[in-house]
Amino acid sequence: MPEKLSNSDQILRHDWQNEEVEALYALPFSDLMYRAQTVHRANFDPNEVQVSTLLSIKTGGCAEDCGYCPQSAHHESAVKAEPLMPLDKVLENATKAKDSGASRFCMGAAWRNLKDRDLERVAAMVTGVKDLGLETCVTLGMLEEHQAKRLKDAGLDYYNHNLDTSPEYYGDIISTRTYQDRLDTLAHVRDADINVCSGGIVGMGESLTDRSGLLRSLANMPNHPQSVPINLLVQVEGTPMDGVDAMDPLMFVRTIAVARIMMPLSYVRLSAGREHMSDELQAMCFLAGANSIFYGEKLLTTDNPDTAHDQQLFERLGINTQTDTKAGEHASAA
Ligand code: SAM
Ligand code: DTB
Ligand code: SF4
Repeated sequence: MPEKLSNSDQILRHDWQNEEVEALYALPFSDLMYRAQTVHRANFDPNEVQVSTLLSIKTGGCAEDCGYCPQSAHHESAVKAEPLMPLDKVLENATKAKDSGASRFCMGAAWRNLKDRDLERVAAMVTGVKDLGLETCVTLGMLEEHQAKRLKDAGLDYYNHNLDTSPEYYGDIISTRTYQDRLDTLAHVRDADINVCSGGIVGMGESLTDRSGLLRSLANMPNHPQSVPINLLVQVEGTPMDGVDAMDPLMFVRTIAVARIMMPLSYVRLSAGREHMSDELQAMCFLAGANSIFYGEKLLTTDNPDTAHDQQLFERLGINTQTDTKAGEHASAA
């Protein structure tokens, strides 16, 4: 039976102040976990996790200068630029992902923005993946209104576009596009009736106020994103963020718990960074309300835990993987 929630935890709020978010972070750990777990149980099956598999359909050589990213042409990482992947190879990968148990297939491109000349090729990928019986997600950088509509028509269920960090810290990480650019893209996605997947990265040397600012910005959008990926920075050699001080793992768990409380109906995804997390830390993240993961041996260019290990972890924790999320059905509407 779902626990009874306090009034404040039942409401889908869009007016969070930073002090309130910081106060959640400051709760004693057990109290924070109890509150997050209570919200989680009131809204979701606590033993069910949604699994998405990623594929990089266009790798490297990106014009943006995101300080964490190995695919930026501004940094000297080992990632080599490749052209847009052909449709048959995309569908081959999607079929494998489906066979190994993924319910959603997310295609990522190292682009600043989607160009009209690539639109139809990406639309064909979306339709092809959808026809395999998978939910579809793409992340292609900035998107215009007509492009969002075309992708919706092609069968797109989710568009991933992250805010990455707080508006205040953003300028320290990226200089080639603005926070407002990101909010504008998300507005086009929402207006085209595509589910929004938007989250950020922690472990980039940000302050607690910045972590709170990221979650505040996500929750204060006109709708809570249906999916909220919380990435732990994957430090990659050659990127400016390589070598930043590692984050306290319990602070990562707190971030998941605070996201769960603030966005009670959203899927909170334990995203990049699992490769370096213990099983016990991941278990704590599920307890804090994470109910989605990236599954499959690669993220975009970096490693993710192997699928046999993830399956074993699910078994040890009694977690069932969700076979069908019925895109957006659980999504927050207000
Ligand atoms: N180029 C598109 C864009 O940035 O909008 C889509 C792909 S981009 C790689 C998608 C997201 O991956 C970024 O917004 C960032 O949040 C995440 N990401 C990239 N590199 C990462 C890293 N090293 N560690 C954690 N997350 C990372
Ligand atoms: C998201 O929030 N995380 C994913 C997905 N959306 C596209 C990407 C993580 C990338 C990690 C670094 C890499 O593998 O290149
Ligand atoms: Fe390009 Fe996306 Fe990487 Fe930024 S995060 S450099 S936009 S691929």
